[in-house]
Amino acid sequence: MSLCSKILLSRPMRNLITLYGPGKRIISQLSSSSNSALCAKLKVKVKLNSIIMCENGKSFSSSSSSLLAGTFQKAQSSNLSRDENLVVCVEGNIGCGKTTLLNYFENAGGCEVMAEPVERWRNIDGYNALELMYKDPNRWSMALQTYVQLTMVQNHTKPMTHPVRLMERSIFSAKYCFVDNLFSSGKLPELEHIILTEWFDWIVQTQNFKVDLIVYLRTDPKLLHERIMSRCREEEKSIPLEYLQCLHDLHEDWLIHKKHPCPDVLVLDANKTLEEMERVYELHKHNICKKPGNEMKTTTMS
Ligand code: TTP
Ligand code: MG
Repeated sequence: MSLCSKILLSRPMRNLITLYGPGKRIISQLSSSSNSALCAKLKVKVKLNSIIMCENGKSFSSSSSSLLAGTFQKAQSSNLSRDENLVVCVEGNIGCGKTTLLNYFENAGGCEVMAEPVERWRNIDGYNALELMYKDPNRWSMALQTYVQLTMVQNHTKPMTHPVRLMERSIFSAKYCFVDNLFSSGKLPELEHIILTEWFDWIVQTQNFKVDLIVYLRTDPKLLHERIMSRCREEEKSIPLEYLQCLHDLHEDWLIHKKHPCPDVLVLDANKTLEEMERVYELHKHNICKKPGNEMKTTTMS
């Protein structure tokens, strides 16, 4: 529903009709001629309470009409409007338990769970970009982070299937924590950082990703180091504690000190055993799966 819920229709130049989605992203450009059926569709869409601007609604070609009709039917067939949906991103350092939280709520049912595309980073047409980055960060950070950014955009823009989506990480932590850390630690050259930042800024400005709440699993880097060493994800065996400390500080800068834009944050102490965490999830089920009120900016729970 994400593409269809806010459609701006305008005619910026000559006989071209430009269809915009959220964030004024151009969905399609069509040439115009007369077609009243399309206008009828537009009226239906207005009744659905979506935003439609039609500067030249009386003139469309019939081929344009069938394309648009499909789009509008898709919008009509869903009961979910973009603003009624809830998107929750689960954030926190490597190994803090993001996937475990997602699995818990997936099994509990009722919400859509979107795991991080880490398997794609480990196999890009046979190349393991994650492994390459850990082995030679100066050479491969740019490649990995470009691909991470792409896969994050793909996840953010997937149409929602349930009223609540729980998503592991986001394009924001990939940039504010990983990309910026690679740069400040001298592994990503300045030019590559500038290029990744320009891409990121452009994507965020034009795509208007919806994130309502961040659940921050706050964990001591020393504990994480032990967990990572014992879970034995092959590529991560050589991660030093200092790397986790830097990533921790950047998560804190973003989610606690608000150095970058962020929505409401629910901070959970994740220095706990699996069983204890399950109790915490159960306790906060309603905070995580329900739209937070305006008053909730940063809430820290033990
Ligand atoms: P995480 O995104 O932290 O996921 P995880 O599965 O390790 O965490 P959890 O146990 O909480 O579920 O990291 C996945 C791997 O990808 C990790 O080795 C760090 C790496 N990574 C990057 O190198 N760059 C990035 O931008 C991101 C998001 C991850
Ligand atoms: Mg995970």
